[in-house]
Amino acid sequence: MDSLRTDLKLTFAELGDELKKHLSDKGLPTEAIDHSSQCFNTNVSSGKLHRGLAVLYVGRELRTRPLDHENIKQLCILGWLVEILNTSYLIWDDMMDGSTTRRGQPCWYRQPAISMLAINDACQLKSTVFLFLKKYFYQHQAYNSFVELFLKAGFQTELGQLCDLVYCKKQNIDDFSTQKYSTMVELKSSYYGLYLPFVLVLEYWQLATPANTQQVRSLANAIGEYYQVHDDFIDVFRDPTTEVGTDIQENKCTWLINKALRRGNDEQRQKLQDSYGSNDIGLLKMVKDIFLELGLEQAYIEYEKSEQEKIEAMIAAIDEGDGLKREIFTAVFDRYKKDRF
Ligand code: DMA
Ligand code: MG
Ligand code: MG
Ligand code: MG
Repeated sequence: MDSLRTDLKLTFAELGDELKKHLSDKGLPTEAIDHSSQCFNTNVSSGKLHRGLAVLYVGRELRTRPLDHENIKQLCILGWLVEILNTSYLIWDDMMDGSTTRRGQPCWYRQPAISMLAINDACQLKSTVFLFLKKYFYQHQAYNSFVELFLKAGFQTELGQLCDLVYCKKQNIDDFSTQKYSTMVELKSSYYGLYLPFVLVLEYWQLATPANTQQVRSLANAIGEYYQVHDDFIDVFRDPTTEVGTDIQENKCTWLINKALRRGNDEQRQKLQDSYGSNDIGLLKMVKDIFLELGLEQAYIEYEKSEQEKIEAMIAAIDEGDGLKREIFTAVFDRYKKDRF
């Protein structure tokens, strides 16, 4: 899949130029155009591009006829649109989570020259998705489906973020549950991050059916949760010199706290209740110590192993009869598996 990265990167410059041209045709002042370009260039392509690469890779594998240059370009653009959507939600997410760094750099809103302008930047990025959809796909048979999918992906993500933010307001962490966790993760991560890339491709090649999108949905939810659990794990257990997590301080309903509440005895649960969700360094350490005492590092390794087996069994059970290939799920899941620490 990595060779596809070059194709993807080549299209990025064109999108950046197109955005500039659009703003300049609208008569915007140079400083506004420059700011918009800087936001686009700095934030959209700096990640691992899992989602964009998935669109291009799955699009190539599911082709219904030999790929021409136009197909490759269109699949790259669809991939970037998923990355642009992702970027807008990450910018908002960092502000809402009080994060300081992302991808080893200060979060966009933390840059002194940006600050609250980041809110508008993220709004504008999301609107850019629809601008580009119209520009590049207006004539495509799936145009309406693309628009609907991106609109729905945005809304699902917002509902997931709503759950995330409402849960963390709870004073009593006993209100957390793994069921609430799964609902939240399906909405905030799996839909736009996994379901959207696969279904965009099915729509692109006019292959989408209720049956195959349902199969994609189940796999997307399973891989999405696997990924979010990893994200929760590294929020606490990654090397703090690379990135600092905020989940404990922000009282987040994560896989770790759910596991700890299930494993802990009354005393440990009480200590967690008293310390979770605080900015105090001593209390933060107390929570981490209880997580270690409860063997959550080992529990995560076990979770990862059993979940991998479960997902691989789901992939093996995929019905290839209606336009899907097992290989596309294996390859995408492999990328997520390798993305370790
Ligand atoms: C992120 O969940 C979800 C979205 C929709 C951006 P998170 O806050 O755990 O993500 P991260 O750890 O990347 O901030
Ligand atoms: Mg966050
Ligand atoms: Mg968040
Ligand atoms: Mg996180």
